[in-house]
Amino acid sequence: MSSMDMLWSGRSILRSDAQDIKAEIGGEVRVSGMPLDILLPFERGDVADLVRRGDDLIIVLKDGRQTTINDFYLFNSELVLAFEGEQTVAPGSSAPYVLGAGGLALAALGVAAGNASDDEPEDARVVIYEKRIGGDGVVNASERSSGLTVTGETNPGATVEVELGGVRRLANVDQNGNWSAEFRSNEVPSGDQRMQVKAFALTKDNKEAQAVGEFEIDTLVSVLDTDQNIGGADGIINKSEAAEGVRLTGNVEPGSEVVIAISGQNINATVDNSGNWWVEIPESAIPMVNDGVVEVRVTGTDSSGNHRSVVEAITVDLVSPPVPDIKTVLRTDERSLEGVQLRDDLSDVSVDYISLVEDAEFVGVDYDTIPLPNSAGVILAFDAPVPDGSHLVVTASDAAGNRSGTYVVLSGPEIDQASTTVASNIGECEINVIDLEFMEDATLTLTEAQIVAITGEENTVKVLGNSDDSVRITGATRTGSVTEDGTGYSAYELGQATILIEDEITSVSTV
Ligand SMILES: [Ca+2]
Ligand SMILES: [Ca+2]
Ligand SMILES: [Ca+2]
Ligand SMILES: [Ca+2]
Repeated sequence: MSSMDMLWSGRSILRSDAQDIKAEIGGEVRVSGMPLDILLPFERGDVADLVRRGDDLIIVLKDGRQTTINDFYLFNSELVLAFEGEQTVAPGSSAPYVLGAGGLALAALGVAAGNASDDEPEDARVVIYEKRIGGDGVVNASERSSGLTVTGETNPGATVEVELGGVRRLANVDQNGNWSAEFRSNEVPSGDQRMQVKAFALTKDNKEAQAVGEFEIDTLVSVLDTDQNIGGADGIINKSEAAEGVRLTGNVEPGSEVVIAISGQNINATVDNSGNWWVEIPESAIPMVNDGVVEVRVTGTDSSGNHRSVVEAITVDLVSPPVPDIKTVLRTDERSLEGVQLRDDLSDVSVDYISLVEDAEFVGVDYDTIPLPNSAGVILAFDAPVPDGSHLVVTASDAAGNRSGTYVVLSGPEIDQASTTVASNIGECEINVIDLEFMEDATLTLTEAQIVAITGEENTVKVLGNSDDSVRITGATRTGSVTEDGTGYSAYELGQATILIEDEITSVSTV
């Protein structure tokens, strides 16, 4: 029986500060948590060799199989191998079968196997706990900013000097040989690089040992940018673009997370393996700004925990221009339409007519603008008369492409006043108002489909008129009253449409 067999008899127990440690042959053991005894699935007699690889201990069995105990050497004062039926070994004990001290598992075992006495001089040894530098072997910007502590273990009574980035420092060594050396922030390089740290030990009987450790410095998010294609060709996010959701994209250091902040709301971006990121900003997160700048802060956090932010200024206009308020419709002696008078001088107005005599054609109208004195508004004088029997659509636009339209219902020779309706094939006019004021005794019939077709996102339309006018909205439900700009309206819901009918119109039928 060899000396190793004598030492390794009975079942093996790994005593560690591990909470949830499982050992199986061919498997791996990771060490963390509270002290716990774990039975190792082999006996002393099965063990051929103990090998250190980095901070891991590899137990090689005689049949060639192995068990790896990860980070064993990081816990070497709290971690022992013990064996059933033998004296319990306290953590930190220097009993011969304590493994892990100074990376000398084999040597310790060898000493034990040779029945060495405690008087015999120890070999010089020094270990660097490289995976504890920066907490996890990676030093990020905030860890660097408070300076670095490098720790390790050596022979009790030894002195240790530690060299890092050209700075050599004497370590504090306690009575058990645990040492630590402090480096100030400005002594630690920044950026993204692998670093070496060296430890030089001199024992009390003048024996030397040295060790080299490696760790990583990563103090920055190396890439963070956003693509500049927000808000379409004009670079302004208008109402319809916001309604579709605004997509922000860019690049970040691979492995990072990206969060964007807009008007107090944080939204997580999706990041792919190459560092492409993208996020949809919902309409609800975009503030109601009328042609103004909104700041979006994009923050990337890399796998080392570093942060980096960029602020993008996006231009937003979610406020439509005022709805054209029609004061008069001007006719020629032959009753053709020759212009309209608006109460306000709006900057960007287009006029179209819908010929109901022909086949509901939608035709643009050229006009000259004649400003009126005393803030009386403006006349849009048509270049060519528009045929009697047409409806008019007057639309105001802003620079971002938001529109507000008034649909002017007009009488004509071919129009049956009792069954007036609106043309719904007029494209994206965004009608806000249907104006019956220029028609006598109109009975306007509206359907949900018509309203949805001619209005913007909100599917809401106001109907203006007089006491001689009637509105038929079959299936609608009255939901209450609203007052806007001093005018009272009755509110109705019709499916997804909302109709606000001016209080002057008293005849409303929902059947
Ligand atoms: Ca770290
Ligand atoms: Ca980084
Ligand atoms: Ca746009
Ligand atoms: Ca606007």
